Amino acid sequence: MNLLDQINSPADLKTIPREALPQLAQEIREKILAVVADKGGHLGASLGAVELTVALHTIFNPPQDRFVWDTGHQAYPHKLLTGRRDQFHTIRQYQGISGFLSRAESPYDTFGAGHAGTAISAALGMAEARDHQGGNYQVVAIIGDGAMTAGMAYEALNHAGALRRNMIVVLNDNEMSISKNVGALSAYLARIITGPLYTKVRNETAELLKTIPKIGRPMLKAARRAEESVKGLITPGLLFEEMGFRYIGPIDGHRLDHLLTTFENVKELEGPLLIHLITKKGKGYAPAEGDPAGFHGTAAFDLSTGVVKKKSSAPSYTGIFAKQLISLAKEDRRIVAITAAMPEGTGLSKFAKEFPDRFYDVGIAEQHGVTLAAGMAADGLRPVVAIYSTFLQRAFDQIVHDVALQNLPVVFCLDRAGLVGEDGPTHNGVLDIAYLKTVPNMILMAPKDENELQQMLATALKHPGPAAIRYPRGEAIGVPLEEPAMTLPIGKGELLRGNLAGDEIDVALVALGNMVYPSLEAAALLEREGFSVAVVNARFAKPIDRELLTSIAQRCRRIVTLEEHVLAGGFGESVLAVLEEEKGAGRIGPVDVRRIGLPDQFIEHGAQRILREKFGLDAERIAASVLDFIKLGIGASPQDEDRAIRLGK
Ligand SMILES: Cc1ncc(C[n+]2csc(CCOP(=O)(O)OP(=O)(O)O)c2C)c(N)n1
Repeated sequence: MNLLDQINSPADLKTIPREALPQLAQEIREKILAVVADKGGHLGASLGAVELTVALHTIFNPPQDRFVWDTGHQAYPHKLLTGRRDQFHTIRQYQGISGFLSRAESPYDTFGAGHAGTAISAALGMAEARDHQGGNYQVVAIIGDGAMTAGMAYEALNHAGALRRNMIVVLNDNEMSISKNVGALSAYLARIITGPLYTKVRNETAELLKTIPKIGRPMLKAARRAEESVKGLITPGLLFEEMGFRYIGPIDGHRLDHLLTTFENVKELEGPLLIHLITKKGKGYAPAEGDPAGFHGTAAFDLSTGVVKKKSSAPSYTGIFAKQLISLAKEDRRIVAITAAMPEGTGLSKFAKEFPDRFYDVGIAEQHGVTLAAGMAADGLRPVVAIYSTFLQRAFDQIVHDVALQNLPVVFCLDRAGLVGEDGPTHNGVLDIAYLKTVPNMILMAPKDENELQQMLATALKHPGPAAIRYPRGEAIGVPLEEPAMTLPIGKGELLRGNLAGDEIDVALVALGNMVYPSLEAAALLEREGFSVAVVNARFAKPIDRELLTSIAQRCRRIVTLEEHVLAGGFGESVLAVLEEEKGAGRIGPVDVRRIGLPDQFIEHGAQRILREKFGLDAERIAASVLDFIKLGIGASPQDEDRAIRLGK
């Protein structure tokens, strides 16, 4: 009899005999494996969190008791136990369930996540809200050792230790972030686990805890004192104790019997608690246990062999970035590379192999990574900070205050800029132009293809101030790569199609980054319809190529801007502003502008192709939109801002 099929909510778990729970855990693993092998997704963390999830849902009473999962990529077992079993096969697919946590999706997802390090802060906030409002429930944050490298996690521990609210932090320690975890805390946790007293302490702790609820308060106090003094001597977890947490562990996070007993007992304890679980990433699936970084997030794979099914032959932007950085670093010893826990994702693992002493993985510490780079740049190095567009959001003040204000030559490489696909709204990199273009001294580029990415990296590393390059997730175009890559003139775009010396042009498409090729395709479609179309590769979102725009506007009364970024604060707005200024200065006449980009909303998960079609960013829809714009004509209503923004008369 399949147990998982009988569980429609955590309440059903309570009816299952405890001896049968390991079978349930096995069924959860099989389900996750079947779906992820078929569709891809985050595998290793979820496999490692099966027992702890079953135990939490068995002992506590969600959604009244709040579970706050950090990052949320390990929450597949949680989803399976909280009424989403039948939709589970749709995970990360367009209009399917999310691959992370979402308050909109389920009352059991008490706090949305996708970025790491937020759970303890959010849980503390919930504990405060509970106590302010006289609530009576538990708040449990579940956080990985990787996420514990995030500064926010310490800020929260520090505060929680002072507030002394009842809350539980479950530290799910598998010694892995995506790659091997880094830093002094990681080493500290490893010492706890490998210390000679680990087994003894673990057993003693479990035994001690078993007795706690059954004795009276005075005895409990004495027992705690004893527990603490013993632990003070032989101590695992002293660090957490010093921060005001009661430390419990380390406990084998795959032993359901230990987990159930521990969770049952700690329910009665007061104050902030930290339960340290030792788990194995990828537990129960040999290929994932053997390659935890590869199976952290994976494409579809063959379940029997663990071999990923569809490996792309085209180069990725990530791969080209890494290759070019290595070749530039061979020539310039000042170049160093920084990642915030994403050596594989950013391609820097290759750089690390080549230059181990010039590579820095700072952990999930984007803010620190940026200021570390600023310090390095202040004293003569040329740091390249490779952080996904979405994660760099965290380091805005460091970019402003530590890098740009001092005009330090730090190069920011923003991989996954634009729509990222299946990871969805937490991971879309669609705000970076807005947050970077406002920063004085910053220059911002976006390549149309991988060769231009090489050129931009070379350009950025020659630039005496801060520079950023945004490039998309996934396959590049497949163009030939020049060797060595030439540098580009700062703030200059290129006219790719159309003749500014000839007759008036019907419309000019001014495209940024990965919108250039679709714009060229759209132009070809429009020319087939008899329109003359110019296409500009803007290259720079900042500074804007004023000269090129002016000469275009002198030949062409319709300009369409294109960007894979929100329109608010985006590239198109900068173009509009320049045109407005040029018009005001009398250098150009009336020009109508349509901006194509993303609307002012969070964009859901789904394949990049589907989302680009949905938001009109593929060649056919661009062509249709431009056609509509041309038909709308210069006399369009000034109120009709969504369709066309009229500039002057
Ligand atoms: C701010 C931020 N930076 C980077 C990431 C990418 N990321 C997702 S999971 C992860 C590792 C998390 O490790 P851990 O918390 O130990 O969980 P595990 O996967 O090992 O269970 C990283 C670096 C992120 N989600 N958020």
